[in-house]
Formats: sequence, C-alpha cells, structure tokens
Amino acid sequence: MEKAFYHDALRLMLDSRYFEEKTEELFKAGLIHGTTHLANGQEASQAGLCLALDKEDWIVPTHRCHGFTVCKGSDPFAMFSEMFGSSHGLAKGLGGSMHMPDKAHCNLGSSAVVGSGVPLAVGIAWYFKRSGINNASVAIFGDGATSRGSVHESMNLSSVWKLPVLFFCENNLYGMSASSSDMISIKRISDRAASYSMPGVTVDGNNVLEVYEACKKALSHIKEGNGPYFIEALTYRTKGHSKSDRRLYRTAEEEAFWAQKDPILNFETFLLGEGLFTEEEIRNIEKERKEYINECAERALSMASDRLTPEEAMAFVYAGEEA
Ligand SMILES: Cc1ncc(C[n+]2csc(CCOP(=O)(O)OP(=O)(O)O)c2C)c(N)n1
Repeated sequence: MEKAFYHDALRLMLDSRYFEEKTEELFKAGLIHGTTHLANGQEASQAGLCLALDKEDWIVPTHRCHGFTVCKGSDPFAMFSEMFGSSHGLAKGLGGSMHMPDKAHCNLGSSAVVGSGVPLAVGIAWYFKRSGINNASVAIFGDGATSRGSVHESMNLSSVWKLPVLFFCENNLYGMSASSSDMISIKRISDRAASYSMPGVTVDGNNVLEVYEACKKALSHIKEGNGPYFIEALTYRTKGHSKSDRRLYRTAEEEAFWAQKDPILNFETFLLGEGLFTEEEIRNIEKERKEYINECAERALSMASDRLTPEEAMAFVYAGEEA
C-alpha cells in the first residue's frame, strides 16, 4: 500500500472525529438546534468503507450520518451550514443533522426512520442492474435496524434479483439504550446473510485496514455480478445515542475497554510501529485537519443567517429532479 493511502485513511478518520467534536461544542453553545447523533469511535468503519468505494458508488447512510458523509467527500462547510439551517447547507438548511443528501458525492442522504434507507439502497442497485451500470450501492444501518422487516425484505429481494448492493451493518452494540445482545436472537448478525444466500462476514470495525480489505473483497464480488454481500463492522459509539443520553445503561469498565480500542489511536500506533510516519508527521496532520474542520465551522457560522425565504423553500422542496 502507498503512503498516500495511509495518509488518506488517517485524514478521513480525523476529519470525521473533529467534525463530531466541533458539532458537540456548537450544540453545547446553543448554536445548533434540534438533535444530533454523534459517531465518535466509529471512524474506522466510515473511512474503511468509503476508501474502498469508487466515486460513482452510492451510499445511503443512517441518522448517524456525519462521518460517512465526510468520508464520501462532502464539504464540511456545507454540512455545518446544514446544521445551522442556512441556505449553504447540503439540503439548503431544510434537513439538519440527520438529512444530508449530496448528489455530487453519490450520497442519497438518510432519514430519521430506522431501517428506511435500506430498501432505497436496493432501489439504486436495481437501477444500476437494469441500466447496465457497473456500480454498487451501499445500505448502511445499525444493529438495531437489523430487527426491522424492511432490512430483511431488502436482503431477500436483492438476493433473488442478484442486485449490486452491499449491506453494511455498523454494530456499535446498542440501539439507543438497548444492548444488541438483549435484542438480537443470534450472536453474529452477519450469520443472517446465509438465510438470504449471500456471503456475510464480521470484521473488527475499529480497524480501518480490516474494514477496507473486507469492503474491497465484497465490492469485487458484487461488481462481478454475483449479487449482494453483507458486512458487519463491530464497533462502539463512545458518546451517548443522542445529545440527551447520559449512558446510564453501560458501565465505566465497558467504556474503558473500548477507549483503548480507539480506531484513530490504534491506527496511529500502527503507522508509527511500522515506521510509515513519524510522530511529528502525525501531529502535523492532526493539526492541519483540526484547523481545516474548525475553519469550515467558523465560515458556516459566519453565514448562518443566510436562509431560504419561504417561497424559495417551497420551490426547492417541489423542484424537479435536477434541483
Ligand atoms: C422506525 C423507527 N423506530 C424507532 C426509532 C427511534 N430510534 C431512533 S435511533 C434508534 C436506534 C437505532 O439503533 P441502530 O440501528 O443500532 O443505530 P445506532 O443508533 O446505534 O447508530 C431508535 C430505536 C426510529 N427513529 N424509527
């Protein structure tokens, strides 16, 4: 692997982490309203997946969408703007934290309805197959979503029709306060793939290289016309489910255990251990990315009062598909 690849992997994970840290700060300062779902701790699964995708492969993320959106290439300025409700946002300020579609970066955006993006990803895959386009679509969802009928129906139909879709399950061990071990009848969610005649693997979702390799393999399988593939990335969200969650349902020991599995720290230790980067290079990349994300946030904040007028908003909502 080239040094540039490792650099990209670190850069994407740092951008995602700093984006979440800044978002939390802005919420606490009362500058962003509504709610938000942070994905601190899940950066390896976001970066590993997006590094493996071609530019024209589509993703359909979940309510916890910031990291995937950053890693797929969206401009953090437009993402912060979206959360400020400004017209410079990805949905011109009408969507907020959970709704960040970005057609230019092949990201359909997400919905607050758990599991609802999965059939949409299957729809994109169906379009690809019918049109003879050799791209994949990725349905991203959490462990909680795997108990929803829409996920099972999507897996079944895409397998029957051999559609180019990657089912990417981020198992962060909880659906709100419900532990996946209490809510899901099997130990490895990826075992469900067998019921729908598709390959299913579980990977260390805190190891960016492992996620990347698994996604590369899955995407080759998919693009060779073999139908869907299922990846379960085992990870942990270090923050609460949403901003009001005090995490009373889990222990300090559990959180400490996962803190030492931090995907960024572990990747940096790997880069240093292999002699791929020096300590100074890593600190410089961290500094550069933090400054970049903070600058995007500040610029978005300085223009936060630019809003669509009610007439513009209506015209945008009811615009044709080219809008
Ligand atoms: C259909 C539906 N049911 C319930 C909710 C409330 N809800 C929001 S997020 C969430 C947990 C989802 O857990 P998971 O799919 O594991 O994703 P995570 O939040 O862990 O990323 C629930 C139950 C919802 N938004 N939609």
